Amino acid sequence: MTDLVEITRSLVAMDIERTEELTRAAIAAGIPASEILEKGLITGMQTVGEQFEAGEIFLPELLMSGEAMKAALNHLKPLLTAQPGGRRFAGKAAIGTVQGDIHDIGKNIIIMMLEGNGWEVTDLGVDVSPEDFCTAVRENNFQVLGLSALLTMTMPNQTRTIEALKAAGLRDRVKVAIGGAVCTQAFADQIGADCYAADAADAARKFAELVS
Ligand code: B12
Repeated sequence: MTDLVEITRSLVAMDIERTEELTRAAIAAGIPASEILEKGLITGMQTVGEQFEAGEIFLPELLMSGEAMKAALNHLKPLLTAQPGGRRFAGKAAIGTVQGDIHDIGKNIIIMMLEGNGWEVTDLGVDVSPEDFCTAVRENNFQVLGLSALLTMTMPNQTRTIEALKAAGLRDRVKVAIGGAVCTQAFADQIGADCYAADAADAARKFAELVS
């Protein structure tokens, strides 16, 4: 039986191969993908973040753990995006990480979870400028636009993106959702976002509410 604590440990130890191997074993053992993700991998990333903050590890280590997480996610993706009971269309969304920010693991998980809930999601990538968000909204009929920010320094670019949508006359065309470790509901209210979600399950629920 695969121990999810072992997955957490291998991620913290930056062991890409072992993290992948243990993730595959956990899937084979029938552990739900969401549990492997939350209890194994995300717990590991939190620990890595704390170690980085405490000055115990540095950027290269952060990068390696990020790669281990991404490798494991490749195995979970088919399970997270699978739609039990057949395909049902929930809506169209686009998600990007705001300008100046290259963190994309959380964004990618949100996309997988939404796809698993019937959303057609366009991945706008990382370091997306307010102008590029506007172009994407102008050229498509997305119902929800997601803005991810992981740095205190890049949160103002969530605000700028909403301001740019207003200035371009596009704000009424799309609901805006924000997220990322540094964001809060209070910040979402302050900048006039339509929704804040703390994690992927929360996002799936709240995106559905936005279009209901
Ligand atoms: C991995 C990582 C990196 C990797 C990123 C790899 C990648 N491809 O993403 C690398 C090494 C590149 C990196 C770089 C940096 N990082 Co970094 N990083 C992290 C770390 C350890 C984990 C982030 C992560 O993937 N978490 C796991 C995912 C699943 O969680 P999540 O991203 O929060 O996403 C979830 C929710 O927030 C939400 N969500 C996320 N996005 C969205 C969007 C929407 C629309 C919604 C609804 C929800 C939602 O749902 C997700 C799923 O549950 C965090 C620590 C932490 N605790 O967050 C630091 C952290 C974010 N990094 C930090 C820093 C300082 C940096 C650097 C500035 C370091 C440096 N000196 O250069 C650079 C900045 C680079 C840049 N310009 O962006 C700080 C930020 C501090 C702050 N408050 O500003 C943190 C918090 C570490 C710390 N404790 O000091 N980092």
